[in-house]
Amino acid sequence: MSFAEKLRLRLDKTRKQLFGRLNDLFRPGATLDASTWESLEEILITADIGVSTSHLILDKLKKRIQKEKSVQPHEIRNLLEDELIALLSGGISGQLDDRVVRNKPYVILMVGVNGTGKTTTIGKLAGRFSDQGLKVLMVAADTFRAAASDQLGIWADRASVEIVHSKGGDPSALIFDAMDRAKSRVFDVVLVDTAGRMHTKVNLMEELKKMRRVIEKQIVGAPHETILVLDGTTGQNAAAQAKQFAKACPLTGLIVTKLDGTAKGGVLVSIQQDLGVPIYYVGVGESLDDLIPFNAEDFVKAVTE
Ligand SMILES: Nc1nc2c(ncn2[C@@H]2O[C@H](COP(=O)(O)OP(=O)(O)OP(=O)(O)O)[C@@H](O)[C@H]2O)c(=O)[nH]1
Ligand SMILES: [Mg+2]
Repeated sequence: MSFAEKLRLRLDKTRKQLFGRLNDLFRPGATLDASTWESLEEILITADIGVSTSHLILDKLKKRIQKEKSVQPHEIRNLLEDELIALLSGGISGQLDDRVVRNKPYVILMVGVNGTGKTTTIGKLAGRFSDQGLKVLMVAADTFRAAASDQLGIWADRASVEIVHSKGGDPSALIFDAMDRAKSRVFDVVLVDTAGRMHTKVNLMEELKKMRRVIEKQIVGAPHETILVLDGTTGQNAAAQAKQFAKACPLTGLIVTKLDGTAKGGVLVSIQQDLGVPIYYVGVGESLDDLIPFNAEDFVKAVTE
C-alpha cells in the first residue's frame, strides 16, 4: 500500500464526516449563493481549521472567483483544495529523512504536552532511520516516570537500536552523558525523548531550555531539530500548545499523531498558518510503520476527495 493509500484509509472518518459534506455542497448544478459560503465556513471551522484561518481561506476563494464570469460548483471545490495545499506547504524545506544525513550525529529533541505520542513516535522514527542503515541512539530523558524509560526500551528492542537511560535524576545530566556517547561511538542520529509538559508551566519550559543548552554545548549545531509532537485529536488546543512551545524554544518541525482516530485533520492547516514550520510526519496508528511522511497534496486529497 502506498503512503497516499494508507493515509486515505486511516483518515476515512474525517473524510466521511466532515469533508464528505463538500460533495453535497458542490454537487453538479448546485446553486451558489450566500448560504453556500456559510455552509463552507461551518465545514472548515468544524474541521478544526480555526476561525481566522477559515475566514482567510473564504476571502481568498471569493477573490479568486470574482474575476470569473460564471463559476461551476466543482471549480470552487478545486480552488479550495489548491488553497489548502498551498497553506499546508508553507514552511516545507525538505523532509526530515533528507536532513538527518547532513550532520553526524544528527540530534533530534522531541517535545510536547503529556500523552501526545512522543515516545511512540521516537520508536517509529528509530525503526525508520535504522531501516535506512543509520546508526540510531535513543535517549530516555523522560526521567520523571520509571515506566517511561521502560516504554522507550521496548521500542528500542523493536527497532533494534541502542538506548541510554538512567533511574530517575536530572534529565540534563543524562543528556550530557548521552551526547558524549553519541560523539565517541559515532552515531548517525540521536533521538531524545522528553517528559510531557504542559505548555503553560513556566518551570517545565525552563527545564526544556536547559536540556537544549546542554546539547548545544556538547555538539556544535545541535540540537539540529526540535520537533513538537501534537495530538491531532485535541484540535484547536494543539494549535495553542504549538504557539507556547514555539515561544520557549525554536521549533524546526512538527509531527501530528493520532490522525487515525477522531482527529479532524484541519488543525494542521491552522498550525501551519500560525507557525510556518514544516510538518514532517503524521502518525496514523500505534505500530512501528504507522508514521507517514507528510505530503500536503496527499493529505488534502485524503480528507477532501
Ligand atoms: N491511534 C494512535 N495512537 C497513538 C499514535 N501515536 C501514539 N499513540 C498512542 O498514544 C498514547 C500515548 O503515546 P506516548 O507515545 O506514550 O505519548 P508521550 O507523548 O510519550 O506521553 P508522555 O511521555 O506521558 O508525555 C499511547 O497509547 C500510544 O500508543 C497514533 O498515531 N495513533
Ligand atoms: Mg513519553
